[in-house]
Amino acid sequence: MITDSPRFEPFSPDPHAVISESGEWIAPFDLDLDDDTLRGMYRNLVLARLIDERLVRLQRLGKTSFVAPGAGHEGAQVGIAHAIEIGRDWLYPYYRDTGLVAAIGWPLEKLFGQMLATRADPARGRQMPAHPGSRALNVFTVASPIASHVPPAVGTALSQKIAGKGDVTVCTFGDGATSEGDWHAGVNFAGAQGAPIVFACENNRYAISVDLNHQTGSGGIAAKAHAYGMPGYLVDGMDVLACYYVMREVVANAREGLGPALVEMAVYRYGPHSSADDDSRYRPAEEVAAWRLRDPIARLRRFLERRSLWGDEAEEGLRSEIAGELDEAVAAAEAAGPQDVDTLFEDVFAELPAHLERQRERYRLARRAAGEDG
Ligand SMILES: Cc1ncc(C[n+]2csc(CCOP(=O)(O)OP(=O)(O)O)c2C)c(N)n1
Repeated sequence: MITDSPRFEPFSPDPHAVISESGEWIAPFDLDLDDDTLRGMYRNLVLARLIDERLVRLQRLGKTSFVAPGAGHEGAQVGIAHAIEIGRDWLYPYYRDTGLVAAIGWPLEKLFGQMLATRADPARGRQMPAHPGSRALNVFTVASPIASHVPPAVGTALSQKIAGKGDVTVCTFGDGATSEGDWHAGVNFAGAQGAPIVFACENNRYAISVDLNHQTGSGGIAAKAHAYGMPGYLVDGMDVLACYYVMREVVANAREGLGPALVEMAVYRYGPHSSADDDSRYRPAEEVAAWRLRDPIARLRRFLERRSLWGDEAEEGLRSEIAGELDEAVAAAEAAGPQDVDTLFEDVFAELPAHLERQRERYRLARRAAGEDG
């Protein structure tokens, strides 16, 4: 059992890694994942990267207004996705987690429908792009105010504790989020109550233009766990298997009643903060280039190749298969058509108040006058 033999020390000064940059297994324990699982993780890494590239293109084409690129975060996101029980545990992601929701199997048509705000969007176009949510998969809809999802995530974990079924919550966020009052209130409460929650920080060293040294005087994010009475782990976020194994251990601990944990995953975002940002104004190109050399996809590929589980042909096949899936999903999301403005009046009131009823009527008349269905 995992908790009987913990594999990772909390508060280690160096990040935990299980495969080296050149793809060798370097952990002091044996790999216990089968070949299909390893290839499945690799697929999810590539899927996340290709979705990211597609979204940037869609934004450039004017089809979506906002993209928060996730390239460079895939190792952390896919590691988390494989460590939870999908549909049983609860996930509170943040806006950069597109790769995470894709990896847990959120249908791509919905994903692009959300990004394009078409009728394929289960949230009916009411959210900003990059704000997914899924009732079926227990994914709390992404909230724009930084760290505002942390206290509700702890509330979910407390309800899981009370229900006593061993379900767990995972809440993700960036390094900047750890400076917010909501973050401290939530993490403190989780520590005080022993809530079954894992706080996973995708530390890309920047909160838009604010670098980590100006973000916190703390020696890293994991160190903050000390104050709240929980273990804090520093993980190499460019090593998907390290992220997976650390998450698996702390999720298992939370499931068994050992309380919360904080996991800091050292990642990097290759692109700008968002489609509205110019990162060249606050960070040197050499720094970006150096992190790109540590790419999580290339690293897992080297690991698979050493085991003869991957090669050029498989790579080509995978990339064209995913490209086809993305073409189809985007086409289906677009074909669903734009959201009907009428939805503005739905789902809030059981009975529409008179002033909104009047507005809806005026809107319908205007549509009829314009020759549209009203
Ligand atoms: C409460 C609040 N303050 C400010 C913002 C504006 N804002 C959006 S993203 C962001 C940076 C967050 O950085 P971090 O938490 O490190 O995540 P990253 O985007 O780097 O992944 C800020 C300040 C916001 N959305 N909410």
